[in-house]
Amino acid sequence: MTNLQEMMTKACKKPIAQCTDGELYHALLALAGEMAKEKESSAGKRKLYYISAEFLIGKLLSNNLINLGIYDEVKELLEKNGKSLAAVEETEPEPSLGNGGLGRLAACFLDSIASLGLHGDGVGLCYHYGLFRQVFEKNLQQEEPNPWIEKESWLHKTDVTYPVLFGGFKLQSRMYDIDVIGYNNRTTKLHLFDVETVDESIVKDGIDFDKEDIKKNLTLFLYPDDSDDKGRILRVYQQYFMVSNAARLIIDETLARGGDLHRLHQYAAVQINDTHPSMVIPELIRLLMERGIRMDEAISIVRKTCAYTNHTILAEALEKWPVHFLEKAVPQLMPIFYELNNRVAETCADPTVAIIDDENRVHMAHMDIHYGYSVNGVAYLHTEILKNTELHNFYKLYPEKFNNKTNGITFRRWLLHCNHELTALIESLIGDGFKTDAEELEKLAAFADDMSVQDRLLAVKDKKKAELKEYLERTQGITLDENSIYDIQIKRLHEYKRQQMNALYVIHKYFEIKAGKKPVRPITVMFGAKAAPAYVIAKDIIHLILCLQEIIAKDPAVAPYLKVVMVENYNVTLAEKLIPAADIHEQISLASKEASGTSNMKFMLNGAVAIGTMDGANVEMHQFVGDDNIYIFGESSEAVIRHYEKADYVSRNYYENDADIKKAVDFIVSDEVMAVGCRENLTRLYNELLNKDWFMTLPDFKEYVETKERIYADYEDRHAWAKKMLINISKAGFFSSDRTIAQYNEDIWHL
Ligand code: 26Q
Repeated sequence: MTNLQEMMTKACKKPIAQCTDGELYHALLALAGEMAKEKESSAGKRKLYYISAEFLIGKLLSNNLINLGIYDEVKELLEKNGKSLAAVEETEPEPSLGNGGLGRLAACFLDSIASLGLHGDGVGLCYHYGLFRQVFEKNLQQEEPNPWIEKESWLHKTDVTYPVLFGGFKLQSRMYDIDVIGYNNRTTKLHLFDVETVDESIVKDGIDFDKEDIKKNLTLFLYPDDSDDKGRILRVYQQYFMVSNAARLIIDETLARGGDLHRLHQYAAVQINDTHPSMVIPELIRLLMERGIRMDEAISIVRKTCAYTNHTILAEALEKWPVHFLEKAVPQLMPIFYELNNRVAETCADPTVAIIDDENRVHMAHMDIHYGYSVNGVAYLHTEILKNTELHNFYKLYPEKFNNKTNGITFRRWLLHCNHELTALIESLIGDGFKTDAEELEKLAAFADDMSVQDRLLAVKDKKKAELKEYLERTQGITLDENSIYDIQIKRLHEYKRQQMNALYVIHKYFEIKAGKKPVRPITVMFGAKAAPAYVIAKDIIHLILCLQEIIAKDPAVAPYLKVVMVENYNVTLAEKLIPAADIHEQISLASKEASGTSNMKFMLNGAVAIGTMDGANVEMHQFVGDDNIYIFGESSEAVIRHYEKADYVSRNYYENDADIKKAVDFIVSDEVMAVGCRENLTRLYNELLNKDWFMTLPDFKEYVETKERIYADYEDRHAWAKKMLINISKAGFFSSDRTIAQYNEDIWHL
């Protein structure tokens, strides 16, 4: 303690009691940085480079203190001086370097790589504003820049810089590092590349900026996951900038370690996180050739170095770049793209596996599969669908390349950091082995019928619900009823995730309550979701939810029983507050569409019970916990895939034949909603549901309603419910990213 006290006082340059929260934050930042230095990175011959356009790392202070093993000590020291670590933490800005699941997964993976002591770093981009900040105005989403870089931050400027050549101009890069501090172990690094010519002043009017001025805009923003065409070429510039720097770093580090580029694959493993870093393949080939290696050999080396992870089966999300984009941005890669394409065409006439299609578009995933040595999906069902449907023709060509790596989450952030109370309860029951071996949570099953344990678990949940209430009240002016059921859906807004189905349920419940059928216990339906700025229907769904929030709050006959809450600017920090407080979580994507989902795992670990479809990792969760501890409904992925094949789904039939559905859908364009909303948006959403409903909300609606009624009723048997919570926690061990990373290493990386 004295040691820590001395270090702190030195870092603060004055007594702790006299420091502001901001000053304490900066002192702790420096302290953690010093301590991280002492934990040298692990060395081994083969090094992993996890390249990703997104690393949604969240705030780092508390997590780093926990992983350094000094959290409790720091907390106590601050308290002794009249300060609160929680207040200090609130001054830390959250880096928003990701859209959602894919970016957060990359962050969890870095934590596990460091904690397992594996030799590997992350490589990405240093976006100055990250993803936009969401604000609500007149029940609509608006976007604002989201600056997060302060003068002193977790970023360390390095001496590493590279010239990056684009068609017609050159930019000089600079590498910034963030230490990734593993649990009780060593650190690795997150390398984020930036360019010094970026000019934040070109951002005008929300998040608008000159898309043509690459020098000034390259690393300003992270692209939202569903973008308009305007500025799409900028994404190509970003991607090439990322991978060109990564490729050089890989080559330089390999040479510095005395490695031989002819055997690069023995020194480096490159994991391509979705297709965003795919150009690392041609870029590595190009750089090897520049260093005197013949093309045949360069291709064969790269093929033994690169592995690809697929995160989606939505065709529209698979990147295909028009040749003319690439010719303009990265002309030096074109001969390689053509050569890679020709080699495939020579051995395989099937146009569905071509790299360049007949519309002159380059299919990034196709290149990854042909020229990488591993292709993995991110949950059992997802990988099966890739093999049997989406990528079937590739699977026939290369069955040995395909493998599954079910996603995972880091328990340090998603239990130890965000839920101290639950962590302490678990520790008091089964010891602290679960902190490094998540499978030990299984030991909790022995307490499933222990009423006193059940009561303690319920008390923890109540405490976290009260904390969330306090937090939302203070930060967003939202008032919650902590005695209500917290039913939470938090994820990017996308039609396939079906927030609109949850909204239709809210409308249905609203009618029931108005008709005198009151729930036994009040229900709070919470949402958190950003919509890509150009994704019109997604924004319309947000609009509807915000309108419902207003209408219901203002209706004295309904408000005591039902509340809708849409939190503003949902991010990692909010997730850390919402997840521990949840009673029920919504995992209701249209079966076959959600590759995995990872919030499902976080909720499970925090003792919430899922209502969900047989999709993504829900399938595995269901297998672990059994029918009694998860509420499954909806059409199967096979049935859904068949509907798409036959094109036989007609939403209007459901609307016309089910009075409940009709009533709920009609409400969207009712006078009541129009009074608080925009006619254009609401009508568009109404028409979409009625005439298209591409993600089949209406067929699952009836069963969804029935299942919701069942889950709410079951909630009332508090001990039986606590048992469900306990079983969920006890079976969550499999979903630790330590397990996922160990499997990547075992099957793919061989570090
Ligand atoms: C592509 C082209 C142009 C602009 C943006 C993009 C883009 C950006 C982000 C496309 C996709 C993303 C993000 C995808 C994503 O987050 N996928 C999620 O990955 C999680 C981790 O594997 C899964 O759990 C989720 O199921 C999956 O939706």
